[in-house]
Amino acid sequence: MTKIRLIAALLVLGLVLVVPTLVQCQRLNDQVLTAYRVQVLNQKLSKGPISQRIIFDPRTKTYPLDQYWIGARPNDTDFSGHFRLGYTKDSLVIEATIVDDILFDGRPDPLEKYWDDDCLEIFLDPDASGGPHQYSHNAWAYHIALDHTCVDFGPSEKPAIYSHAHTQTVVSKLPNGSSQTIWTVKVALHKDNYQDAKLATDLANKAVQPAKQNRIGFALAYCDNDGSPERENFIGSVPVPGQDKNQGYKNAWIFGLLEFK
Ligand SMILES: [Ca+2]
Ligand SMILES: [Ca+2]
Ligand SMILES: [Ca+2]
Ligand SMILES: [Ca+2]
Repeated sequence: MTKIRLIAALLVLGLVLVVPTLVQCQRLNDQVLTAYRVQVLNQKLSKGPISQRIIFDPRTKTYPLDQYWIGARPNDTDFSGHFRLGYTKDSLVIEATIVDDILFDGRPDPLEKYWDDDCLEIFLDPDASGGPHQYSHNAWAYHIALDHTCVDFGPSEKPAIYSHAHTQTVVSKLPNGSSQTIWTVKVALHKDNYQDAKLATDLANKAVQPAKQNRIGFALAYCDNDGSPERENFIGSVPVPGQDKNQGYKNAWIFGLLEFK
């Protein structure tokens, strides 16, 4: 091989090795959602359920859950969902309206295959850095179960419960046999230097205030199972390119962007 051919071959090899890395280092969803401030209406209710304390302005924009990450498009009886966003001084607030014909929690142990029970999944990347996060706190994939337990993988590579200092949830079911539930979740924005072994009061574990953030990485999804061994549908808020759309639990590049106003 001549010297020129050798250099050309090395250049092609270099491109093959470098291009996939470059592609993975781009944010894939540049749609920006905007959150509006939510008023805490009555301080006397500060110990009550958050659904009573936080009332959204009815004019607040809603966003659809309409990206089919796992499973074909469900019919409107099986699943439909939308959500709106707001924030208080210390937390992001999500109000998701979900229609699901059968509410299913087949595994009472909150750490056992929780993604295969009905759950709302909140993807958060408070510094909007993107990047891998399955076994780190670079970003979060909070799975909120019907019993309000919030679980994600941590650096221990085992699932852990984060309900206490990270999320407060109320799941309200409408009366008269309606299949609609309202999930109101108040979620703190914890930084990537969060340490599981330290107390919630430790400085590293202090959440950042939404008003001090410009943009955060954000997506929302619902895992719908109506009694099968595994979840039947996984419906997200952002498009995910490629064949494997189940990326959110490990790849913060697929999150959208949420801007506070
Ligand atoms: Ca369903
Ligand atoms: Ca469960
Ligand atoms: Ca991050
Ligand atoms: Ca279900």
